[in-house]
Amino acid sequence: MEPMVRRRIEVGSVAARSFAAAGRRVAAAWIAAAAIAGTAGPLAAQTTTSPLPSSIESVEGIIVADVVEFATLPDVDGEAARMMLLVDEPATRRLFVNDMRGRLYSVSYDGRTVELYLDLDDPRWGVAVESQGRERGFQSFAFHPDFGREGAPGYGKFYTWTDTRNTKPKPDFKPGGGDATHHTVLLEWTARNAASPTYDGGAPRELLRLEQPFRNHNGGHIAFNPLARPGDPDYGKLYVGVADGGSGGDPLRLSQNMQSPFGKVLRIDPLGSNGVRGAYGIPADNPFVGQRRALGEIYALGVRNPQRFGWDPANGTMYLADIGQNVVEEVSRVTPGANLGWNLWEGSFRYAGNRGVDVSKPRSDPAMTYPVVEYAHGDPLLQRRVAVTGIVVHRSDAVPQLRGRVLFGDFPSGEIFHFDADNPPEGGNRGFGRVLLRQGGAPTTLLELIRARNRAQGKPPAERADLRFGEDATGRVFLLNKHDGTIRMIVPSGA
Ligand SMILES: [Ca+2]
Ligand SMILES: [Ca+2]
Repeated sequence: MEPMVRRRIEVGSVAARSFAAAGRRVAAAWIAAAAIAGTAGPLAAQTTTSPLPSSIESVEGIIVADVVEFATLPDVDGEAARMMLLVDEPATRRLFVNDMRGRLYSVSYDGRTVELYLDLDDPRWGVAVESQGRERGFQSFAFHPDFGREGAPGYGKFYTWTDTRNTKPKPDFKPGGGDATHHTVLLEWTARNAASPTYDGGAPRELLRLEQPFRNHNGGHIAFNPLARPGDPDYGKLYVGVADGGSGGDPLRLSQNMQSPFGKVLRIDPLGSNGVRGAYGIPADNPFVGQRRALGEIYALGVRNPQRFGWDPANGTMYLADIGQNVVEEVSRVTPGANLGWNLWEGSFRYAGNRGVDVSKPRSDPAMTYPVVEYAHGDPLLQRRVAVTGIVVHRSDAVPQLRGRVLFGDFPSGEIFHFDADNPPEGGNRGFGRVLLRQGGAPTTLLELIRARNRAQGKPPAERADLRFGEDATGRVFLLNKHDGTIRMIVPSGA
């Protein structure tokens, strides 16, 4: 127990020290901005909804990336595919993309063939995907790294993380309050033949079931660390993002509650059996294993809505994009046992509820891990609805101008950003620049490309992009959205 507590403090100290070294001027500016924003009284002088002293740099540091239309997913009931995730399954040489309404498609490496692989919402599976509203649905999926290795324990196995209308089974975890709106389930599917063009296995096995207290903020991203090799401790361990349950402000205070899976990144062994109901395993090297009053499944805590995370192939650093409350969006590093701060902190600042954030002592708790980059909801570059997504760390030669850059974005507006993977910033919004896209014409935003495509489709132009990133094993970068059914791929200039 002791060593872990010490390790967590060390992690926070590194962030705090670097910040002190690199950011004193920025911190002073934050405080000055807070003083300007403040109205009256000692509390108001510290509290603001615009804590960053400047806007995102919109002109300097732009990288222009060429894009092509790579593949098209079909509409469902006249509505464009609600794409959330694209992953590569290298053993069977296919990409997979989901539609939040329950469909999982395979896409050939050349983008020419798109096939429905599995419909989670088919009545024969009994999954009953809950996909109403913007935030509920088939959230994420992951292929076991053994998926294509015949004879290996994970052969043919993949996992889906979805909201469900079927609330008859008893949940493994309840939030201890809220409205019991629906459940979120982690399922294991086993294909008989991994190379089969459509799913040829039976009904899924249920690993984990959560009762949701509120309709928003549900499952996050699930993924295996693609850098782990057979024999590594991280091989075959599934990272499971779980949002804070919803409403606003984490009213049940779940993200800092070590007995609750909500507001966490979990790490489990889907083929193990020492977890809840024996349906999955808790890896012995998880950071809180053996601690009383803490779930051994927890890998990191203090997250709000961890829809996306990813790893840097050059050094193994894990980054997570966490969607903010009313004020700040962030990308943070994730280390074992890290506390990313929510709902005590929003970005670098103390969370102050409806009043915004308190900027008086930014990044001052050494037990916390603070963002590498953050941006404010009121930034003029973005639309009114603001939410961060990520994460692609481009270390291949697939797109030379993006080599060594960490890509993240703001999904409603479709803005794409980059920062230096070898010298990541230590908070604030000055350490990153924009990526603009060129699809034939002048460099522009993803949203404008979607709107042009919508016009060609005879549809009203979308008002938001709902950007998500994807990548394959060779480093090709893909851009998803929810409004034109089109998967775009970033290509080298002149390709
Ligand atoms: Ca929820
Ligand atoms: Ca945070």
